[in-house]
Amino acid sequence: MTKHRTKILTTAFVSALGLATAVPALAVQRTDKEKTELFQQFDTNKDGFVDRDEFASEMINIFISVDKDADDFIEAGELTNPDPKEFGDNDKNKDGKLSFDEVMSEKLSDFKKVDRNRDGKLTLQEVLEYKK
Ligand SMILES: [Ca+2]
Ligand SMILES: [Ca+2]
Ligand SMILES: [Ca+2]
Ligand SMILES: [Ca+2]
Repeated sequence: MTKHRTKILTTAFVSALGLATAVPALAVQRTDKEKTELFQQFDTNKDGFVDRDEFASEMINIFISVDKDADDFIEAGELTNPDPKEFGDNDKNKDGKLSFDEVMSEKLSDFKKVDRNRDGKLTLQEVLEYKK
């Protein structure tokens, strides 16, 4: 799989989970088949669960791929279609850019919403059943 293709799948999985709030450009509807492929990609040790470590390491990859100028912040200009309101909501310290902590705190709260049985791991079923 090419690096570019991996990036597309990764970003698509985020939106599939309803995790696109900090990165509105990623908000694209996906089919169940695509969600399944993305789930398998996130599940790097192939145990049938996406745990927090796997989730966090993929989020780091996404953050790095979006942060084009590699200054460790995501600016609105690095997003394809930034939503000023959502961007502002996620920019907790109002410095006009999103730090990894700002993005990750949002994503972890979404992780908890998808993790319906609260065991700290996402199953494919939880992902497919999740409705924002
Ligand atoms: Ca796993
Ligand atoms: Ca940046
Ligand atoms: Ca900020
Ligand atoms: Ca779970």
